[in-house]
Amino acid sequence: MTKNFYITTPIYYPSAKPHMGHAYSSIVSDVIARFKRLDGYKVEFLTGTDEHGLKIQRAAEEKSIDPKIFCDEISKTFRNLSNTLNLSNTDFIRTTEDRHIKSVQNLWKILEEKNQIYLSKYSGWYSVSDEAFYNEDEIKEENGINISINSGSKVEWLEEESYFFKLSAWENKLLKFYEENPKFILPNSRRNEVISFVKSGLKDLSVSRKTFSWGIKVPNNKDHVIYVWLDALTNYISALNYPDTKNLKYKSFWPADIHMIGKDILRFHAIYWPAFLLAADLTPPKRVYGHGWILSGEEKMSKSKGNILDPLEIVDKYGLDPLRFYLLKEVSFGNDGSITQDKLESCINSDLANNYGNLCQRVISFNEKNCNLIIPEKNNFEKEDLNLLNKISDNINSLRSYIDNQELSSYTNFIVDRLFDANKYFNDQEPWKKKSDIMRLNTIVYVSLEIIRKISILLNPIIPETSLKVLEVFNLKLKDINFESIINHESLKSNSKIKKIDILFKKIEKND
Ligand code: ME8
Repeated sequence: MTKNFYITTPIYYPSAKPHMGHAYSSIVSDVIARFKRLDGYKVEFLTGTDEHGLKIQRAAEEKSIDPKIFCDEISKTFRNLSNTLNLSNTDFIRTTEDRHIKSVQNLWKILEEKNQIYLSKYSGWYSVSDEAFYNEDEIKEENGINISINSGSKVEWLEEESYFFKLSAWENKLLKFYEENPKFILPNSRRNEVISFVKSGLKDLSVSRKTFSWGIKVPNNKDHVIYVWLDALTNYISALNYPDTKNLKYKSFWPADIHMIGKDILRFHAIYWPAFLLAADLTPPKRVYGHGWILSGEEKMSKSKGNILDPLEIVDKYGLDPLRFYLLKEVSFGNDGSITQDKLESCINSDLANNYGNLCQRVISFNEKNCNLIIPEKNNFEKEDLNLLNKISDNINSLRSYIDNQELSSYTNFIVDRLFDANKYFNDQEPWKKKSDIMRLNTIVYVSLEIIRKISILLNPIIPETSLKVLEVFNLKLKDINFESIINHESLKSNSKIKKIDILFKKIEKND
């Protein structure tokens, strides 16, 4: 039976070009998608752009461009970023596509039929930047401007006719759902935040707007457009051909295994989205993971501070795999983390060049000099050999569980530790002193090559390009590798040829 797995990134606002925060969400999702594929799953991996709403309409107006043309342009930069980041996404959705509009209008009709939506009047605070409504106690005045306490963005007073979703009716059902699905929201700290917000009482949610037009029309009342978050969240099922819930794609992939998001949009995903779905008799996703914030140095990225990190610039300067590796290794997953040039350069030098690069280089050059680029015959494994090899194979299920619980830092640190072990093994075994005991020398080389193979498989989801370069040494391509094979200590065929390898990561000269 095929095992299916569905992971999504947020769909990003094409109001400005992508920055490092967007790249981060997409890269961590890609790591999980690639791991699951390696582990035999059929993976659907969705990303895209969220193109409606006042925020986009205003951004287009500022440039005096039609909003659709404006979105066409910037959405393209997000699509290109997926290529630059080597994302393995299987789909890219835009909320201006027909498949999505049909899906949202259908969901709306079902909510109306089920008596979950009613027409009334909204008066309250709204942030266009967050596209979110805020309660009186969630805003404050700063320098004569009203802002959201949480996001710091400006809020405006809004009074207009609006449709409402009966969110208040879902309070207890949501709490029950969180209790029955303790891992629905991760990490736990964020789950607690959501639960206490819901416990403090939910008000009905305004789900349409009348004073602007850039959105999906409410069926049967063309004066209203559907609230951009009800529109946006539905993308996750539009991409599976909703409303056709009988089609193979929907049946195979819904409910989603993970919606990967940043902590800023947790409330929408962990409260509104399951409420909409439950109200429409659809199953909520299995997991919403709210990761932390990428800071530029120690500060939040912002246009006014001029410290927005551009992923393209970093990739241009340092390469993609170093950036991917850095984000996984140096940001404790779930928490905020920062990028500085200095830390990135140190990470490239120590973990990639000195640890992984050096291991591959020295073992393969030693093989070249002593075994003519042939995988040698091995003798029986000794205790040290098995210690090294078993540390990976004995942990196969912990590694799976790290990924399944999104403990991405544990996964990455495990690999870094194995790289240290492997370098230490090669040093301690001193094969260069074993020329008189060729059987032992051969076994050490065999074990070292095996460990390079295993570690490269573990690294593949994080640094796909470089790890494949290394696996190419053994003539292995992506289609030939799978996660389960890290158990096997004798996967490499003795007497077969291996290839030489170029320097994997250049060390960076630092000024300190
Ligand atoms: O909120 N650090 O889109 P958006 C880490 N369209 N991640 C960051 C980040 C940072 N500094 N800045 C942004 C929206 N992100 C909606 C989503 S989903 C149905 C609709 C990431 O363009 C993070 O994942 O503002 C955050 O949640 C997302 O980008 C917000 O992107």
